[in-house]
Amino acid sequence: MTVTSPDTTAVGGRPVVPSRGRLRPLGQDEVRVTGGFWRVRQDVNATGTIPHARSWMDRLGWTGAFTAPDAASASRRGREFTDSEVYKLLEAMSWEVGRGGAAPGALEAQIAELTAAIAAAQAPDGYLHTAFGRAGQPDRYSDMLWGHELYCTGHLLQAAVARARTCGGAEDPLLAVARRAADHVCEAFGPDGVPGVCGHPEIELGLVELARLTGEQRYLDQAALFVARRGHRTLPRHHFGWSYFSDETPVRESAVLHGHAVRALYLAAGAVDVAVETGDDELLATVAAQFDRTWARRTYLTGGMGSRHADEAFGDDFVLPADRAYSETCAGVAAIMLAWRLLLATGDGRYDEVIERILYNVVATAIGDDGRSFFYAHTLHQRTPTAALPADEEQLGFGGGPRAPWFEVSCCLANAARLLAGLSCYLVTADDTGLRVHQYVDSEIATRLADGREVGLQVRTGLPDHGGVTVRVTRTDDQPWSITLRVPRWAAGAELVTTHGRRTVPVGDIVVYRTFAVGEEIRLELPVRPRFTAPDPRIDATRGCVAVERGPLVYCAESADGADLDTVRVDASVPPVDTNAGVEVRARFAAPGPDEWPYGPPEQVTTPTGAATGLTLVPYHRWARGGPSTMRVWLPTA
Ligand code: FUB
Ligand code: ZN
Repeated sequence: MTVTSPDTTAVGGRPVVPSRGRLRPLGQDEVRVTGGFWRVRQDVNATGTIPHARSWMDRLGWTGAFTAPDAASASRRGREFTDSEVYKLLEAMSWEVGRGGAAPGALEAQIAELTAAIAAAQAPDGYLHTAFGRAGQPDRYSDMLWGHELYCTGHLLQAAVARARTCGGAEDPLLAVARRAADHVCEAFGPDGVPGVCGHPEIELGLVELARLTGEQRYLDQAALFVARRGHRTLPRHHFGWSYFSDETPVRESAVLHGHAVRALYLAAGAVDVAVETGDDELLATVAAQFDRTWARRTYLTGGMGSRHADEAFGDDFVLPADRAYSETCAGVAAIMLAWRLLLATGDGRYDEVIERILYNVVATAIGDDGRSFFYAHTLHQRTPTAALPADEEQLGFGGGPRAPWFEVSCCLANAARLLAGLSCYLVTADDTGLRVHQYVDSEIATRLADGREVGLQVRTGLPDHGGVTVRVTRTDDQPWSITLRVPRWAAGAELVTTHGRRTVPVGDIVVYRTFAVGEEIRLELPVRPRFTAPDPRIDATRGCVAVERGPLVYCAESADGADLDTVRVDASVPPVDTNAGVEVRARFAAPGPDEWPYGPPEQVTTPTGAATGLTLVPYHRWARGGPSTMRVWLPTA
């Protein structure tokens, strides 16, 4: 196994730079989001979420744990993984600098300040964690199950890679910290070290990307070792079972993702990285098959993953109850990370749709309009409106109802922040003959093709509300090249309009290959109409229900006055229609069952009463923005 091309000189941010694969990812220096749905969210991320997260982390002592490590050791506050939140925030700030967003100078100052604090907290041998190893603290690596030490290091390495790829080519001190930490991990857990793994995967991702950045072979070897060690039950027994920790079955022998969703997804993403860099196509195919099965059997309509609250875990196949959807934001971010790696490796456009679904229905749902309130879990059915939350109070649980300003476990905020700041990296790739546009976002693209020719595109779209997509050539030469667009499965009947005319195009990839002229436009007209969606009958929890989707968006019924949506019955023989307020379906409301016992003769408990009425649905990502409400995505038809 070899890392062939150290990337130390690379500027222009990319979170993932595989040395091989079907597609080359374009980075922040090549793709800029210029407007529309996602630009609004990027700007709110910059002006709202990032400063909000910084101020909470200061206030709760999470950043302070680095600033005064010895003084803080005895009185350190927060869970054992709070270091990782500071690293994720640093990663978000780094992508934000790369994006050229709000106040890069102020961000640079914060990055420098946090980096200095982190560097000062690092032990001479490279070990770095604020909860272990100092006077009054447990010994290093004394709690591999819950300690999160390697998990935190993984996030440190990802932050350092982001910084190195966005700081203009200078040798950044955070990279030096990361290298020392990675060297220490290789010493401590290498072939002659402790043969263990961390209870929470993540180090694997960080090590491979650091190997890609630096060309350091042993980081890749160590990541491969961690992946190979997984599933051999080296972690202690726990009542959650080894599955929760991704330590029950070796990666190569698992058929589907299982256990704690975020752990499983990070590990799978790290395994893809290892597979790509080591030429292990069997491992790559195994993880791809795991993901495909997980998508087919263990994923909510929104793209959310995890249906078990108790252990934040995947349920068994088809166990996807709407009102118990856990669907953590972090699982959404992690699934995008995995799908992106699989897309780059395989070129399979199905992963575009995975990313699109999760972006619009998990990530966009997670964050309040001001960027300062958040969902941690994403239920698909809120039966009772929860009380409004104080804007200044940390939540101890996982919420439900209104978005919360902060959580004791605030993993999701900074995760969403780093994804949004670096979003332009997930939109466009280059293949052997040209460019592929994977997500339609208002953007400007300027890059070189595989043969070095300079090309440019401008993308304009009305998505997600309207389905027009215009791709304009802004730079080209007199040689042919290809522009590959995607017709999503929700856009059957799409039309392609070029200088050669208009034609209906099938779902899937559309390749336009020719000599383009500057100013030439390719227009894709994607039908965005409301449609009913039915669940696989094996999903017992939603059998007999329909949901409404429109373009890439899942819709929901919402009642701000707490009206009982639990007895709604939708007439699925009447197609949903667009209205000014959203999408309308025909519905009636059934009488509730008898008070003393919730079961009775079928004619009594299932017969709808009352006149049919119009029920307005709104995009799921908008729910609870006006305050507490009831909500449901799946609507019974009987
Ligand atoms: O354990 C660290 C993070 O906290 C996990 O990834 C999340 O699921 C939450 O439990
Ligand atoms: Zn989370």
